[in-house]
Amino acid sequence: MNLKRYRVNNIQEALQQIKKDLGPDAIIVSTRQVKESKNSFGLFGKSMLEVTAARDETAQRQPSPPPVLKKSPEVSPYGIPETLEKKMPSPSLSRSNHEETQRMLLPIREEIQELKDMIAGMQQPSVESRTTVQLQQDMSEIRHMVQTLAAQSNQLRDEELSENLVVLFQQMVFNGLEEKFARRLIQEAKKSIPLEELNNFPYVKIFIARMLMKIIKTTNGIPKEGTKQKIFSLVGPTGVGKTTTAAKIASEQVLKYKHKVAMLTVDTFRIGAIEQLRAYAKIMNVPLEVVANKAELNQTIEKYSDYDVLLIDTGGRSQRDEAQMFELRELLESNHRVDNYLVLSSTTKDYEISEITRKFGEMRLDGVIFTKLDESTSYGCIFNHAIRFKKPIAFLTTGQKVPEDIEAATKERLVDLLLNIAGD
Ligand SMILES: Nc1nc2c(ncn2[C@@H]2O[C@H](COP(=O)(O)OP(=O)(O)OP(=O)(O)O)[C@@H](O)[C@H]2O)c(=O)[nH]1
Ligand SMILES: [Mg+2]
Repeated sequence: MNLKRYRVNNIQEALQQIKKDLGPDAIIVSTRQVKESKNSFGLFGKSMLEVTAARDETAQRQPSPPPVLKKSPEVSPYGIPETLEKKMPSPSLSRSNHEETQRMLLPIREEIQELKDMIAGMQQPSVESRTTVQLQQDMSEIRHMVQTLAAQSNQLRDEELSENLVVLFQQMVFNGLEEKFARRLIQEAKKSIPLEELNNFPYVKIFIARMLMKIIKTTNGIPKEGTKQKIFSLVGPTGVGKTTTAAKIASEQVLKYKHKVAMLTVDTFRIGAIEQLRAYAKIMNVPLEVVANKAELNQTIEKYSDYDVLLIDTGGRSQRDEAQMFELRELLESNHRVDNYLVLSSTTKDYEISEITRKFGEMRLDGVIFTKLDESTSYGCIFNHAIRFKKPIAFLTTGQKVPEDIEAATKERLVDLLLNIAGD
């Protein structure tokens, strides 16, 4: 895999360089505006475009030395491309000892994270949690994606799509957006963008961002409308972060909005589950009730009728376990006072996210929460979900820390995750 990063004045400049350096099969995996660092007068330099391109060279692969990060000189005021070149290590990882493997893998880990545009300002991903096998799998997936994307892009060029649209197609698909959706978007954009603007990259990018913002729905946290009591349940597969997210939401409601909050849990079958929530409830000084069935749930809701927010945590359930799913539906579905939020981890595979949603979707779902954005390297799955299921996104979570690692989902933030609009 050959990866290069360029700092240029405009996309045309980058495309020329990329073609020369990497050939016609290179694809663009990210574009973003960056501010040049202070110049010698102590003023901020102009805004430039940072473009990262990739090309799979599997066919010509040779053993390569450990990766070297070439520090490039300051970018000249004339916008001469700064190239950041990193070579991936050779695939003979199994022969290396563990430490050597870890050392060799570090730049790949960083590259994968960087490549897919980790969210600025977010805490460091938990690098340690990724195993060597996972990383090798990631790399081979990326290789495959780069090859496929190169072929698809050539096909799009044959359909006379402007290069700017092809570049954005590549960026979106590389970031996990389903190819069919990305294709539809750029074809729609082609029809709607005035001819004279098609060569204006920032214009085309913002145009597509706006289209995406129209497609997705967000509630921006707990919906503000109405003054009535809000009752939420968090449902979803095991280990996605339901309990942690419930604690984060509760604590924001208490600390920021000074709301009266009570927590409920129906997680009665996992050892330690209640203790986990009890610990959070104690810190926040909110009541915690354990309920075992529908009758108890309704009684408890009555008991806290003068509270602003009731949060119901549920035990993780496998979407394939029909009995568990039935039980959950029985408990929550008929209760129209309760809004059910499906919690999904952004690290879960796209097809699995769909399977989970279809199964949990047999009960009424009022919205979704995507967790573990800090551990994910591609955010297209969030858009695929929004397009397929049309469910509003309420929150995004970005780490293990309670209460800080949560944010209300906004369209701007979501589109930025996919397209890097905000820049640096
Ligand atoms: N990196 C990261 N970890 C998270 C995030 N949210 C939760 N976790 C971690 O994920 C693990 C599981 O979290 P829980 O809140 O217990 O998940 P759960 O869905 O309640 O799990 P079950 O009740 O067993 O189904 C814990 O180690 C959390 O700290 C997040 O946004 N990012
Ligand atoms: Mg839990």
